[in-house]
Amino acid sequence: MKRALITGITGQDGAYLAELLLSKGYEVHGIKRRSSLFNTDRIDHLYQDLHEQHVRFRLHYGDLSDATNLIRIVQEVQPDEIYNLGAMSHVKVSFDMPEYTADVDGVGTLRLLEAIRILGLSAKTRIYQASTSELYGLVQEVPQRETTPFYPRSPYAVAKLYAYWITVNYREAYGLYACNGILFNHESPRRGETFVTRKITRAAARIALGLQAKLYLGNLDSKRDWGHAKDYVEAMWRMLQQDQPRDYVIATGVTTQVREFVRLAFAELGIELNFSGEGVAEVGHVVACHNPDFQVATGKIVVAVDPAYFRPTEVELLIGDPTRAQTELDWHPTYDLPALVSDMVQSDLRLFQRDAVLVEAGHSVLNYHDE
Ligand code: NDP
Ligand code: GDR
Repeated sequence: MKRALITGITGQDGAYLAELLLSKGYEVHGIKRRSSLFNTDRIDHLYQDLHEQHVRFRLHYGDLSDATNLIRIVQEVQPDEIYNLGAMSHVKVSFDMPEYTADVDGVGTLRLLEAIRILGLSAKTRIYQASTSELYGLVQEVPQRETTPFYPRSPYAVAKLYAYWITVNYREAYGLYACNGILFNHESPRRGETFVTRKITRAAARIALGLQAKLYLGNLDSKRDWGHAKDYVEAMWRMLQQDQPRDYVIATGVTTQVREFVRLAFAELGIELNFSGEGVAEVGHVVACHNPDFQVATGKIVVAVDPAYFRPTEVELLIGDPTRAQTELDWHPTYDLPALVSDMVQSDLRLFQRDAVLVEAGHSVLNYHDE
């Protein structure tokens, strides 16, 4: 039985990857951070009673900022494969916490590589590093592929640049089986609530149900190559099953503006939107509501721009070329953008239908923090 260790197991990708590896018969170990509240929502369904025999899913307390803790966990687990998914992963927040982001996203990767080396596991343990399309930043070439020069545009991307190169260096210097997956944006119903797609799908559902009046967003012009996280964790696993380690771009090859994602999300609920105005004065208003279940007035402004969500430096255009992954890993995405949007919107609609029932019965529901 193969043994895997996943950092960031409580995140979107960690949860899908843990499911995938368990379905393949792996013993799965994950690192979770201590928190004052439960932080394992995304993986609670995988929990196995530790008192039972043959438990294949275990969590360890740890943090990428803590080298001794990482060494102890790697020593205990003796993993065949490590997936380093843990990170302060929010680009905008990285401008507020640049030093922490460098420590966890950059040096954290080094700590894990060093743990493998110090413990003499270089020949046994394969490692996947969660690299990112944010490395491409300011457009140098379109579409972006493995050979496209990097030009990071945020503290997050600069930290991930260090992690990318230290992974390459350990592969070359110590013969480690180490791969960078340069993944373009991937989303799902489990996506963190403050990333733009999930913020949109949650708001669309809540506006349709009368639970929220308006959605405030930042830059509506930027373009992203959005895929489904379920497809992308399959690529991570495939990267670690090859004869030779290599770095791969994982993307759909299709790019879409944020504005268009908004339109598609509302359309999934039968609400037709139009955008007018420019810059911070741009708004999205309802042209028609075709769904008799929802009462959203024609002409109502449901989307507005708030410059608070703009970034000091923006990544305007990402579109990936996944040819290498297609040919060498036989990896092909199964979700296109409409299928992704539908999955996310329908899931959020089910989620907030419960809130709508409570409101109708006179109860109050959570007000969400500014996202
Ligand atoms: P999430 O933000 O959903 O999950 C991040 C995970 O990292 C969480 O489990 C989080 O724990 C954990 N984490 C945060 N800080 C630390 C720390 N100091 N020590 C240990 N763990 C920590 O991210 P995704 O699942 O979306 O992404 C997974 C990885 O892939 C990240 O490294 C991200 O940067 C990268 N990536 C993501 C892409 C995407 O589009 N999703 C694209 C390309 C790369 P907690 O739950 O406690 O916060
Ligand atoms: P990104 O994802 O920065 O690409 O990083 P995010 O969803 O945060 O932003 C995508 C684009 O949407 C614009 N935008 C907004 N973004 C957020 N979060 N909130 C808003 O209100 C909003 N309005 C417009 C952004 O400016 C940006 O252009 C994600 C993360 O998962 C990283 O960890 C990962 O490495 C990259 O994807 C690939």
